Amino acid sequence: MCANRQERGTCLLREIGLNNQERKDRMGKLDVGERTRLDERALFVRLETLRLTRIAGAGHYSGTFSAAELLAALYYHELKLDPARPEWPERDRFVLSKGHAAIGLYPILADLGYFDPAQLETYTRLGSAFGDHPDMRKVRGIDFSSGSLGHGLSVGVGMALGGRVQSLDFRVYVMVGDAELNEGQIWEAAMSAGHFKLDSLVCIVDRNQLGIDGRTEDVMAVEPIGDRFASFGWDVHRIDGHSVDQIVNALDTAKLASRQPHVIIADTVKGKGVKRMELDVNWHVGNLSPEDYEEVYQELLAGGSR
Ligand SMILES: Cc1ncc(C[n+]2csc(CCOP(=O)(O)OP(=O)(O)O)c2C)c(N)n1
Ligand SMILES: [Mg+2]
Repeated sequence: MCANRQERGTCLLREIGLNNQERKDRMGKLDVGERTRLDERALFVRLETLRLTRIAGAGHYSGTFSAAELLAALYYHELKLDPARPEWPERDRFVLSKGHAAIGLYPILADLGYFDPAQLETYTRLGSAFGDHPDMRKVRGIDFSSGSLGHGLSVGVGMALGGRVQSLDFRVYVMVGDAELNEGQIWEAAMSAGHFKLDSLVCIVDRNQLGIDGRTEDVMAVEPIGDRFASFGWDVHRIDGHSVDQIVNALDTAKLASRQPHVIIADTVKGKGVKRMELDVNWHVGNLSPEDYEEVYQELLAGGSR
């Protein structure tokens, strides 16, 4: 595995001479240093979510904790980005369709240099650029304003089609929630992506088992998710969404199937890392007391339930 983004581009070129099996064997293999770095960045996402929630007085803990490894692997390993040029036409696009997890994305963008991390001190304050949901007009590095669930995959389809007609070499990643799959527009987007054979499009489903008010399978069943996407012509991957190895491997192998959009169904735990929040619907939005905050902070530092 190549060390940085530029190097990775060169590596991919070098691998073009290999057959699919050889490429598969070599892809997605993280060395210990990179695995440790990505796990550490996932912890950073969780700790920053705690900190920003304290500033705001409430926040979306559990749906951000489930996505921490996914966000870390995307931003610190996968996406082709240049923080100095947020509008760079050839950058990979990321659409956080489950916009309520923006609290975990802002610290990553600050850490990568899109803006001064000190700006996060204004999180959700009147006039701040950093709301509970991301605004592409106010925050450098946000590719689409989200929060109203159901739209992100359609936007991703449009971006991928735009890249195709302009002959631009970028990929489009869209993260959706599992309960978000209840939105009919998701399936219109899935149908069109399959029809247009959008192989630059990757949909990542944060399959954390819960929506806002219960288990998805009780409220409105979403399984079998893989079969449903496959029926629209998608290339389907299913992984442990807390394993950075499996995430990177899936992101890499998703490049092998051409003329098909890709879905990575990431099995996760809503609230992952904090025992009291795991699979507890009451922590979708919450606020820890100052004493509990300290306890949870220490739990995360100690590795939580990993
Ligand atoms: C169109 C729309 N309807 C309702 C909501 C309110 N809402 C915010 S988060 C959420 C639950 C989302 O569940 P899921 O997609 O599974 O996300 P996660 O579990 O990752 O938080 C709902 C219903 C919304 N933001 N947009
Ligand atoms: Mg969910």
